[in-house]
Amino acid sequence: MPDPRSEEAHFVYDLWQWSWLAAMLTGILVWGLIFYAIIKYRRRSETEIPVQTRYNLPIEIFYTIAPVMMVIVFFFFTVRAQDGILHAPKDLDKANAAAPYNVTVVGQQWSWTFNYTKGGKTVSDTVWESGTPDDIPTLWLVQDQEVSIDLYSPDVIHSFWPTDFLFKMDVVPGRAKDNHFTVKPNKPGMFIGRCAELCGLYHSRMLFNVNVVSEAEYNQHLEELEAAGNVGMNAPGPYEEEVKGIEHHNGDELNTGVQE
Ligand SMILES: [Cu+2]
Repeated sequence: MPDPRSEEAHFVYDLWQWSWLAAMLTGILVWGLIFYAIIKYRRRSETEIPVQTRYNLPIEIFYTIAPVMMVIVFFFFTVRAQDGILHAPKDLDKANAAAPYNVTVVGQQWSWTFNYTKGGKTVSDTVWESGTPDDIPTLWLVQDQEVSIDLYSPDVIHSFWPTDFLFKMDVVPGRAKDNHFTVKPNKPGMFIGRCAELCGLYHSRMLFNVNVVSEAEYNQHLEELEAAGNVGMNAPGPYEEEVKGIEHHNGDELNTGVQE
């Protein structure tokens, strides 16, 4: 299990550990009963076979209800963890307004573009950085600050997975308004991320790094992007239509090229 590096990661971490514990205890009980029955009720003589029990209604009801109860308990804790992770407002604009930082992540075949839209105090406009399969991009985030991450794809389904947040979310074409989440990184340093959805030929090279830094370092990085001329929202295809909820027609051409 990677080191959990966000405030929300413990939901998954706890769910994972307690689920394993519950599964192990269930396993020990079931294996125990199996071996007990094998030994206690084994055939003891050549002439007599042990009592054959079948159609025992109480037992059958029990072993139907018990697994259903277990599934209900797992379901309850899974939903609780999910609600904890997806705590941001469902509405995209409200979620972005609620968090001090906002990054629009573009997953395109086969790399990532990061648009820093509420980019700290020293950069006035959106700035961006982009990668290629050969040149892995880095997503910069501020430690102990909530960031609203919006996911947009101009081509096929990708999946945004910063591994140490113990969380991933699909990047689905046409769903830029729906697929977003808020996360608070709580440990400084670099870790890796990847695309977790088979998205074509170079899917395996669709990697990125996450660099969690102080506010000052973050601002400095954004100023460097601004100085390099990476200004504006770099999101090819029908991005505007999607976030504004304008219906897209089948005949429309998709521009899937990455803007330079
Ligand atoms: Cu991908």
